[in-house]
Amino acid sequence: MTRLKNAMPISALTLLMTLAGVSAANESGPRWIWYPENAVSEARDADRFFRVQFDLAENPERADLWVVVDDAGEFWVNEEPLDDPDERRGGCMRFPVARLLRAGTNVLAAKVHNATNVAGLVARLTIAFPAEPERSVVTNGDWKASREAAAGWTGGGFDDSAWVQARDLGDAWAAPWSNYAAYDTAPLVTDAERAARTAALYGRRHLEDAVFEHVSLRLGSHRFSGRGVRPRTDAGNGRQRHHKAHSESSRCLRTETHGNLR
Ligand SMILES: [Ca+2]
Repeated sequence: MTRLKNAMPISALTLLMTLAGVSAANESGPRWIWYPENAVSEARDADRFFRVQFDLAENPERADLWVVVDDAGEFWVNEEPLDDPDERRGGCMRFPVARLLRAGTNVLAAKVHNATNVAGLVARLTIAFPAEPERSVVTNGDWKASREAAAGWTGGGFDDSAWVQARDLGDAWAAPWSNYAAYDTAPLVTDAERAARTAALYGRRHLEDAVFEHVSLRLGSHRFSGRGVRPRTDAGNGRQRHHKAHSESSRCLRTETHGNLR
């Protein structure tokens, strides 16, 4: 596959896709967020604080919080600290939190520690009710962020008007986290969100025309091989579509590899 010689680094691909508005097409799913700063230079060995407030119509029947942090985190639901997770899938941790949620106003809070390099938080809280339809609370730019914690910051009575909006760093597939072999988006996104993203990447008609083929990719020190999707490029803008196809194929392949290893 000679065109693989032209494959771009993932970071450049992500930039291309962001410029093309691809990331914005999937705003309903969880987003990687952080305090609005350059974490690499401004948040080395530092803590940042995040919170979101939401209302529930009734007491939940089941509720699972799935979260991934770069590099470490502590979490609270309505001021109650969460203990060790019940389950881990790669870097993704699951906390059962139904007993801590209630009808009315609730607060989910996170203290995230960045050791070095980039930093972020992505989470999905899925809540099932006896009567109401299931709903999710996800990390996104609506969350509030702060460099400092103040008394009561994990609770509903706290005035977070002085906190800033969290910075949206991209969807659950955002680089660089999606480049790590252990990172798995499966617990974080719904099938519908995954399908919407795929459609946004390729366009529905384009995806229907896609060709499945055996591909082998080398990204940095990682090599992936298996069946990938290669959209046709006989329409305009073929060069960019090739780049998107490479990126998506590499992620599909990695997901398949994980499935085999789990
Ligand atoms: Ca980090």
